[in-house]
Amino acid sequence: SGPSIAVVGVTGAVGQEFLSVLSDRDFPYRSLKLLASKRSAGKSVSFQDRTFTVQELTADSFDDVDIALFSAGGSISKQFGPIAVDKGAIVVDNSSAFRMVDGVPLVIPEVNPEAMDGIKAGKKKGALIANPNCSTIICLMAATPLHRHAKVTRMVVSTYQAASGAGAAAMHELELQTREVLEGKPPTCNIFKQQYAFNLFSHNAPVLGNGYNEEEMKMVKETRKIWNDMDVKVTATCIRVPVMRAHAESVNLQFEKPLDEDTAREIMRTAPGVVVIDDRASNHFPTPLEVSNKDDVAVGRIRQDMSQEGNHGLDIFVCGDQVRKGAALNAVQIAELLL
Ligand code: 11C
Repeated sequence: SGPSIAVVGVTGAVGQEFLSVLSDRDFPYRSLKLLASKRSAGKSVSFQDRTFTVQELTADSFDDVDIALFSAGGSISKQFGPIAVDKGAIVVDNSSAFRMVDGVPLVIPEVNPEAMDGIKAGKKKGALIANPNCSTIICLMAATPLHRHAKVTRMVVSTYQAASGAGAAAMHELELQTREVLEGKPPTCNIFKQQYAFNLFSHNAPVLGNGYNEEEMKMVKETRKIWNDMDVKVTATCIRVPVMRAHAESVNLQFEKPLDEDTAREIMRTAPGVVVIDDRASNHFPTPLEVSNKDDVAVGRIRQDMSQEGNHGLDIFVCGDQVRKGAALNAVQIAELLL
């Protein structure tokens, strides 16, 4: 029993994580279709003690599919997402293709589940739901409980983003380069055009006319849509660091109402999907390694921003698994809301 599921892009880093999360959460399903490009078709994938054969993604792939989890890049989503919707599927799309389209809910289940109310009411069969960018999800998991309490008016974010955000090939390149540099060899630069191991650089997304890169603008625009607050001021600097699969973010918040750090810490402690790691005595705060393969986003360094008067500002440091809560877990939680 349960819906019939399709996973699009199953051989990618997020595609593989979809399977782990579906299994870990015992997601009920009637049938499961694993889809990928022609190149990967025919490969065997084991899932819950069964072996599945990867099928080529075509326009006919979505007959009798209830929920399609997409993570195969924006152009595949643009091409096949609408086809799946026409066939009556609900598409949960991990790409940026439809996030800012009016009428497409952009959802973090702990933050704005109400954005899916229209779809849950089932007025039409097929529909698109967008999964936000990983940096936005991880930031808003921590910032939203505080926003609900004291209303964020301005947010300044600096990210430290892992290789996984650029896919499985980038993760492989980081590992390979690390080995090459240690052996005194020139590093192989296929995914990124510069040395990644033992280095960091501005996020690889294209830089726009205003000087921000696309990753930074996603944080600005997606936050406004998710919070349904077109006035919130957001600015971001996104950096790629040589970490395998979890993003870290330094977030400075300005509030309309005063919020002291002890209250903020208590709000975080009870927020779903958030753990507080904030031990000043032993200098123990969130790290990417500590949250890797975990569902929860970790928050620490919770402190009053001394540059703002009257407890109107806080600084926090957030870490979250990019592949899991930043992508696959969030999408599967969206699918759970549809059950
Ligand atoms: C990164 N956030 O960490 C990016 C990757 O819009 O879904 C995902 C891009 C997106 O590099």
